[in-house]
Parts: sequence; structure tokens; C-alpha cells
Amino acid sequence: MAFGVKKSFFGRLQERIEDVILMRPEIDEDMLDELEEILITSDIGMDTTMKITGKLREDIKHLKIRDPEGVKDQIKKIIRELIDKGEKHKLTEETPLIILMIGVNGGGKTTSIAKIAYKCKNKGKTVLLAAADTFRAAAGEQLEVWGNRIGVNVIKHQEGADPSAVIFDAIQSAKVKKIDVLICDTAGRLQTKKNLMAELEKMNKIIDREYPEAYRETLLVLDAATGKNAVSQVREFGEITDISGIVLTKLDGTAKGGIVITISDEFQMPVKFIGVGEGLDDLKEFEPSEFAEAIFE
Ligand SMILES: Nc1nc2c(ncn2[C@@H]2O[C@H](COP(=O)(O)OP(=O)(O)OP(=O)(O)O)[C@@H](O)[C@H]2O)c(=O)[nH]1
Ligand SMILES: [Mg+2]
Repeated sequence: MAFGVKKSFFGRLQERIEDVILMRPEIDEDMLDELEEILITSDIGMDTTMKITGKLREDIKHLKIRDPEGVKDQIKKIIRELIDKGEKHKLTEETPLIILMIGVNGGGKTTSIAKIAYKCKNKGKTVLLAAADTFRAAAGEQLEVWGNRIGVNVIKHQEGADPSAVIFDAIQSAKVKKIDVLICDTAGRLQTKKNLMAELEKMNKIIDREYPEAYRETLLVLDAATGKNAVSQVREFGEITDISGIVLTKLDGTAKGGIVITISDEFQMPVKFIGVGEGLDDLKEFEPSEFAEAIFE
């Protein structure tokens, strides 16, 4: 079972595709039209769907695909090529590394930070967390609970403190303690986009100034259950800051895996991790071919 989850990310999508393809004796236009409709209604945007079925039509002609099983394999291949961003799927192994976790509230930032910290620690890296979500009540405490659980220190200020000051302190501490990976939590939602932009800009400035030698990752955390909304979040956050990759959470509770395809295609952005539960082990490194296989599992 791909990614160790029982439930497919694609759920109904895979059933419906199989119904359309495998129930037919031969490939015809009706089948391709139906396929198009299924993709569009499965959180795969119109443009991306057209790209997939357009390519499929060409491939059927050029590769002389005759049987429905061959169509199935070809769809898998087309999707894999769309989502595969090569080496960019991997979180950099270079250190010192500073990871900024961003995304709207409730998406799973804090939980994903704990999971990534746990992964890094298990790889033998030293990790420090910065509670730079000073906006939401008890956000720092929540991170501290995770820190205690995995045995990782947390730098935290008072609620309402300047998040950049937390990052400043965390960087100084990371340098002194020769920390490999510093992961920074950030506030999910400020009153306005302008505030959020200003805050992220300030944090980036502090990091550039105080830690120019550090490698950087900015991970956007998205809740898969929000479907198309997640796609607009990529657009909005992308306008505010450079994003190095996506963490797509809650793929255990939903069959909205289709948005991986849309995001990969529309933004040319790599998905780095997927969240498949609330536990520390429930974060998987994203593997494009495994994911494409899972469509028809
Ligand atoms: N099922 C499931 N639940 C998840 C996953 N990731 C996070 N959650 C849950 O989602 C809820 C919100 O997660 P948080 O990590 O607190 O989200 P956040 O983005 O930090 O939220 P704010 O701090 O309010 O901005 C928690 O109940 C998590 O346990 C996942 O992959 N699967
Ligand atoms: Mg949080």
C-alpha cells in the first residue's frame, strides 16, 4: 500500500476512472470525454485536466494504444511526469538549514514541524524550534509540548511578541549550539494580507542578515481537505514570499489527492511531504511515482 495508508488519496477518483476505462471493450471518444469529466470533478483543475487528456489523446494515436489497460498505464505515466519535479522533492540535506513553515491557520503547520523535527532528529541531526507564531493564543505552548515529546528545544517569547525577535533569538542559539536544522513556526492568519506580508518580509530580512550562511527552505502547509482553496493559497502565499515546497496534510481523512496534480502543474512547485495522520510518524516524503501508482491501487 503506497505511503502506508489504507485509504487511497484518490478514493472515488480511481474507482470512477477504472469504471470508465476498464469496462469498455475499446477506446473511443466517449470514454475520453467521460474521463475528462471525472478529472475535472475530482479537484484537478480544468487547465490541468485538458493537459492530461490532450496528451493522452496524442499518446493513444502515436503509441498506437489499443486496449483500455494501456490507457490506464498511460494516464499514470502522464500524471507522474506532471508531478515529478526531480530532486526538488527532497528537503535539502545541507546544514545549517533554516525552515520557515507558513500557511493559513489550522492547516497543520505546528504538527508538521514536529513531524519534520522528529525525522531530522532520527537522521542524527540536531534540531531547534522557534515559536514565531506569537499571534494565536497558546501557539507557543503547543509547540513546546511537541518539543518536549521529541526531545528538542523550543525558543519562545510572550504571546504578542515580535515574531522576528523570536527568530533572531533562535538563530543566535542555533549558532552557539551548532544546530543543524532550525524550524520556525509562523502565524496562520493576521488581520490582513498586508500584515502577513510585512511580517514574513521582516522575518526573511532577519534571517538573511543574521544567518546568511544558512540554507533555506520555506514550506507552505496546505490542508488537502480544502481542495481548490488550497490551490488559491499557493497563489496568495506565492505572491508574498518564495516557496521552496509544499507540505500537503490530512491526506488520510480525504480523497482529495487530485490537488497534488493541479498544484504541481499550475505552479511548478514540488510537494515535499504529505501528512497522513496526527502522529509523529505520519509524515511521508513525497514520491511522484508512488503517488501516480496510488491512483489505481
Ligand atoms: N488527520 C490528520 N490530522 C492532521 C494532520 N496534520 C495536522 N492534523 C491536525 O490538524 C489540526 C491542526 O493542526 P496544527 O498543526 O495545529 O495546525 P496549524 O497550522 O499549526 O494551526 P494554527 O497554529 O492555528 O495556525 C490538529 O488537530 C492536527 O492534529 C494530518 O496529516 N492528518
Ligand atoms: Mg500552529
